[in-house]
Amino acid sequence: MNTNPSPTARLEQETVGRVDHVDFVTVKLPFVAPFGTSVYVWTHKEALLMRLESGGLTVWSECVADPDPFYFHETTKTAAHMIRDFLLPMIEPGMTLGEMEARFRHVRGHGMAKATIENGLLNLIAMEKGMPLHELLGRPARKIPSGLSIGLKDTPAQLLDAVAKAVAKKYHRIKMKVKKGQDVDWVRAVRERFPDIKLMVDANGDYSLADTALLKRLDEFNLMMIEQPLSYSDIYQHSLLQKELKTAVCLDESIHSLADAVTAVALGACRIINIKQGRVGGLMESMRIARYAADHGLGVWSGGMDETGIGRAVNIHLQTVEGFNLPGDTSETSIYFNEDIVAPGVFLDPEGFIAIPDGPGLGVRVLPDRLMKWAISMERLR
Ligand code: OSB
Ligand code: MG
Repeated sequence: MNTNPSPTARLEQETVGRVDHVDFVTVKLPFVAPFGTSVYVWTHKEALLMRLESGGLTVWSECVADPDPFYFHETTKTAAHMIRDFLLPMIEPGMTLGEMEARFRHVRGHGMAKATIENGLLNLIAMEKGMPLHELLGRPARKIPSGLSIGLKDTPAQLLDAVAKAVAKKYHRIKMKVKKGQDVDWVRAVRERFPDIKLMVDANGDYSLADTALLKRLDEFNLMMIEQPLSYSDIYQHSLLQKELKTAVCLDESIHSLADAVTAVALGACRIINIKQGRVGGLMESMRIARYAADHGLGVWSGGMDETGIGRAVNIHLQTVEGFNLPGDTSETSIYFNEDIVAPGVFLDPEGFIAIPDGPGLGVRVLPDRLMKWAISMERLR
């Protein structure tokens, strides 16, 4: 058991500076190809971006919510509403990040909105100190393993083609989406062609306990895990399912906080947790969950929300943190966008690793012409 002080103790003492201007910019970037889950098919990434200006420094943060509630209940518009009308007014210059978190707890839920502000302020503090974000989080740079999430395809041939490309690129693990009626046979097709790859599936909550016999059939394919097989809001039934499966269950949608992770561990609901920093309310809560879960023997990885290069950079820095012990859903920029709004993009090295962008803060810069090209709305808050 890890007895060192909490990894966030120092961050909680950092103070919030005076913010001169706050702007929202909503962008809508076309995906290279549609991305399908058991719930919905996305053709674009629409993201609410927040720009903070303080003492001559400018930083950006990305709200990971979609414009729709088909992965998570928050949307770009609910997040903008929460940030504008409730969260920003709670912040006073000179307060600590710990005090800010305590006030934010009075707003029930809305972790993606909270994370947008927290990400921006941490980025600002890192910029003021002239250090990369991972250093502010207390971690040295390291090469980040890659992982790819392949959406539902129309034919097994298309799926095999996507897997073959990922294998050639040396992705460290490959996830395929499944849904009822598009599962066992599709997994078998991939396994037969690629017997040795690290493979996992993600159901985005499409099954129920009545499907236990079917889900047990996935045990023969040596999968790393099955992500969120049951309802987005359930933890208990996953504990019943995990007892029936050899394959590790991974929770994504169900985990919104450290308290949820504690519940999942206590019940034995999963052996692995997918942490999306936005879904759990920010980087500090992500660090607490990663530490707790890893200390309790769970696998931990960083999920993704098909973010623009802003949110992708945040996920890359986060994965330096103690406890992140499995490859996440962090892929090359070219998987998602022809024209991202930041530079540099994310690339894999010949061994499939991702380098942390150099420089203070996130280490990526927003390209003004790209931002203008893909912006669909703007609002000055302050
Ligand atoms: O369930 O992990 C998920 C993307 C959008 C919403 C939910 C999920 C995903 C992914 C892809 O699986 C993650 C990524 O590549 O960023
Ligand atoms: Mg998932």
